[in-house]
Amino acid sequence: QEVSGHSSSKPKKVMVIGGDGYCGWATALHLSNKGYEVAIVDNLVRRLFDHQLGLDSLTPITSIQNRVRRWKSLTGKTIQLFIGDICDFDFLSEAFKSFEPDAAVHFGEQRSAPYSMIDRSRAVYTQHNNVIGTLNVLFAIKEYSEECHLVKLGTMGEYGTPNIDIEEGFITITHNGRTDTLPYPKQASSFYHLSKVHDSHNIAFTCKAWGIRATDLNQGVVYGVRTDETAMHEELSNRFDYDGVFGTALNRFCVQAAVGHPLTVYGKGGQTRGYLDIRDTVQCVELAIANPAKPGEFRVFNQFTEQFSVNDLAKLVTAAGAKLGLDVQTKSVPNPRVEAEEHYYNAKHTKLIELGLEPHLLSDSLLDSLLNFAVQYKDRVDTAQIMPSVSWKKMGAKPRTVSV
Ligand code: NAD
Ligand code: USQ
Repeated sequence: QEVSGHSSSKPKKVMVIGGDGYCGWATALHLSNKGYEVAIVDNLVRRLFDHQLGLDSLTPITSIQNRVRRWKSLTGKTIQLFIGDICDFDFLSEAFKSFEPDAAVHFGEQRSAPYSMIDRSRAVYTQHNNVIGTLNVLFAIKEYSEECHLVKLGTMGEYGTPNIDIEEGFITITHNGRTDTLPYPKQASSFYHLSKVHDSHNIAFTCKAWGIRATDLNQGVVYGVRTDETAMHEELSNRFDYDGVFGTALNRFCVQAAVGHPLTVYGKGGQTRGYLDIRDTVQCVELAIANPAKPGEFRVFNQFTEQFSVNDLAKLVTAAGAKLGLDVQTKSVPNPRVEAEEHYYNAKHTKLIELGLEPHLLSDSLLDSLLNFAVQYKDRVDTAQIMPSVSWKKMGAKPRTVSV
């Protein structure tokens, strides 16, 4: 594959930070399959959150060591493992010096908005983990791998829901007769989403100040579970979150439909977001790596393929469920979040398409297979985890413990 970017040679070694997680595991396998040399960096903290909150993935997932061993036995390909915390700069430095990545894909953050809104300590943890982790990655690139291209997972939620079209990272504004192209205004609506805004600013600054090359992928909500590689063996299975803290909208609705739980539309259900299939997450990251940013360039791509409101998703899942003989009901749940429930939403997403993204749009057949997947594992569902338990307004400084 030809690189149309600006680097002198094709990137070969990719460090996948957060490679034990939902997006990271699928991406690590995909890149390994495509011939990249891959190293996973992860401190497995996500598995710890599950234990602490009493949650579990719908799909059983084996240890990262077993996952990587299974991949090697099936394909002959090695994925290196660096188990540690990227907030620990000594650890991260050793990983960079030993692996010498051409690209670092950074998925390694606390990524749940509700988790960040549980209490003060989780809010502080989220911003510390995410902002300091990313700062450390920037310092590691500057110190040890100046040419390394940072591919950072941001989020569409950085932009919020403005009453004008959302551009890809930047907007040209004429003010008092003068014109400039400026970062698109950010209006995030959780301490988690805000951590991504802070990351974007730090990354943009270091591109300017140090000449770092970076791509900020403002990803929408991901759905789906199988990718070509994770479907190869049950020990390669990806995680699938359906609980009220880590589960995301469409994945949650499929599991709810499978177990006969009413679909949990929060408030009026007009909340509209960009969505994409996990098979497109891995494709987008591969495209960003194969077409690197120039030294000093801070690129922003909006990474989603279609927009849906929560009500749209509920209707689609209800119709798909009916075809499988499931009687799917919807229940409006008082919205635990503070967000607009009826709003304008029109976000640009052309840059990844221009690089060659061929989207897997949400089709009846994909919904059928996701629903069938959820039905297959429905005995593992803990229905007590389905309703939302975190309130944006009620959070406070007092530590919230999990009651049994
Ligand atoms: P995930 O929780 O499944 O995976 C994140 C991984 O990062 C976990 O394995 C965790 O152990 C690791 N991690 C966290 N902090 C770390 C640290 N300090 N050091 C080392 N490892 C650490 O999350 P995901 O759904 O795969 O999301 C990955 C990235 O994509 C996140 O940055 C998230 O914000 C972004 N994103 C996700 C979605 C989505 O719908 N899942 C949508 C948009 C953006
Ligand atoms: N929602 C419901 N019912 C549910 C779950 C969610 O109505 O049962 C609503 C939420 O209120 C929200 C929308 O659906 O308006 C999306 O919520 P979500 O939980 O699916 O997604 P979100 O909290 O935004 O976070 C997820 C990922 C996060 C990523 C983000 C992309 O967890 O890591 O950054 O999607 S985006 O939404 O584009 O910012």
